[in-house]
Amino acid sequence: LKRDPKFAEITKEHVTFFKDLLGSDSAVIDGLTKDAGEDIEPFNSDWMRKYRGHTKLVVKPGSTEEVSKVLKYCNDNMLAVVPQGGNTGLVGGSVPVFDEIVINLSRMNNIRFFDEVSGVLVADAGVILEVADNYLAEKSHIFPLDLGAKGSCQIGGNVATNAGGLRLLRYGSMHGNILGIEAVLPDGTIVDDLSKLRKNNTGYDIKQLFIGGEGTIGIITAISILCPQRSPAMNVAYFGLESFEKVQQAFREAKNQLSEILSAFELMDGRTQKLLHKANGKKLPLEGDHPFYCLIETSGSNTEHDSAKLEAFLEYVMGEEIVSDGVLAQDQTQMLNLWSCREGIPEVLGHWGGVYKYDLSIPISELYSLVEEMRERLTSAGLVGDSDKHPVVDVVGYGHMGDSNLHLNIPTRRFDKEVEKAIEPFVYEWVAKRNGSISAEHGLGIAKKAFIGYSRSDTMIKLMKQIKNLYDPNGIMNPYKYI
Ligand code: FAD
Ligand code: 2HG
Ligand code: ZN
Repeated sequence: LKRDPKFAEITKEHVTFFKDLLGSDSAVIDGLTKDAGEDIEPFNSDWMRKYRGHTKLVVKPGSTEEVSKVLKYCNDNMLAVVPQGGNTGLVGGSVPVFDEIVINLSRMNNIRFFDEVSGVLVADAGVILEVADNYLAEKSHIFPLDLGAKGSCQIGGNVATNAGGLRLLRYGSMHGNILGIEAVLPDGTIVDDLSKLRKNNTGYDIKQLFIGGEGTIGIITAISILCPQRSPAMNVAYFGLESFEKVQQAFREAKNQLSEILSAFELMDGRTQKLLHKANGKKLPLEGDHPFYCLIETSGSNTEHDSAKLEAFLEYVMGEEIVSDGVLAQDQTQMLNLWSCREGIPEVLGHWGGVYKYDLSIPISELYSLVEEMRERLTSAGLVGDSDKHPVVDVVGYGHMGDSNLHLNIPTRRFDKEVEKAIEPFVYEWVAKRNGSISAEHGLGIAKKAFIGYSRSDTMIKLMKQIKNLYDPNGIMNPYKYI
């Protein structure tokens, strides 16, 4: 990949323009004159420390008007940009590849509006997901998305990646919950579509292009989103199971018996739980080893009613030997502890050095076969083992069982070309053969750029390029990424 010479290089004059425009010193991190103030490197490096860019300038606009002026100036001067939220994305989309200017949204963090009757929340893109959810909790509502990075990701970033997360099976995707968007196009045009309406069939639904667009056509500055009532009765259970066949049976039974109160059904293989224990000494909730574990959460409006349902469910799955062992959280602390066995996995897998991550939609009956095949493949190539001689620590799988979304993770002692070659494109071919998706919820960014053809036809890719060219004719928005 080469830097595109059509883009201008940053000069002192550009930096001066941004400093004059944005005023406060902390709104511009200037790595050009080394008058940086704040360290610029964290903005150049992604969460996995796999991708590193070379920006010399980070700007943090404080309002939609400022975003508009920044983008217009960049567009007029052919300066390439990368929109950046909490920088927790897992496909290298939020960091520059070369010297693109980082436009960081963290200063745009106001909640603008909330209506307790309709549940509509309007907020700036830079609001941290957990902050939005805590605000809603005080008003007995919940943000319809939850994920392990909630403490640092931003709601604008969540929308830009169309993040799925832990409760999609209950609350649905961003495409369904987002009611409106305010965004800025590269030429500075403010797209004011912050509708609060649930229903609005008046032509093309243009906001959908920004949802999952990964910052390639404009910058989202605010969102309007429908937030459900927070359930007063929540329960969490954690099970050990002997086979993936039993995991599927348990899922069917959960849907059947817990139906409307089921709010999460997550899968973790035994290896992820062992690595959790090995890496941070975490005491696991169940004694003994099981090849699979599931976490079930229920959220309902009536404690007695929910408990009765859950107890009947537990009795049934234990009695039928679908589940070998299980534990039910007795209080809030135990609930968080059980959730940490699932949410803590991505962080722990980075413990050995690097991780190859694959976020895949696969027909549910074959969801785990890929992990087994990949483990066999890398083991027989002599790549997996306990000693430093072996680059691969293990091949593990976990994910959102309720959405048929597998996270195949391959923790390694170092990023290694030989390992990468043994995995790719095999993994994508395997998924394409089953009409799955090579990116279920993380997006394409730079990591999956070369592989879009495994999930999208030439016609679809051509239509995407036409949209890109229409919104961003100069190509300054997040260049070198998937489109
Ligand atoms: P960033 O990482 O900053 O950016 C992501 C992409 O969006 C980039 O392409 C960027 O250019 C673009 N972007 C950011 N903000 C804007 C904006 N305002 N306007 C336009 N474009 C923008 N994802 C899931 O789907 N489900 C999960 O369960 C999940 N769990 C995770 C757990 C952990 C521990 C981590 C580290 C990540 C997880 N993710 C998950 C990945 C997920 O994509 C991000 O956590 C989150 O959605 C990204 O938000 P962010 O603010 O950090 O965006
Ligand atoms: C999760 O579900 C995230 O925990 C991260 O989507 C998955 O790191 C991963 O592969
Ligand atoms: Zn996930």
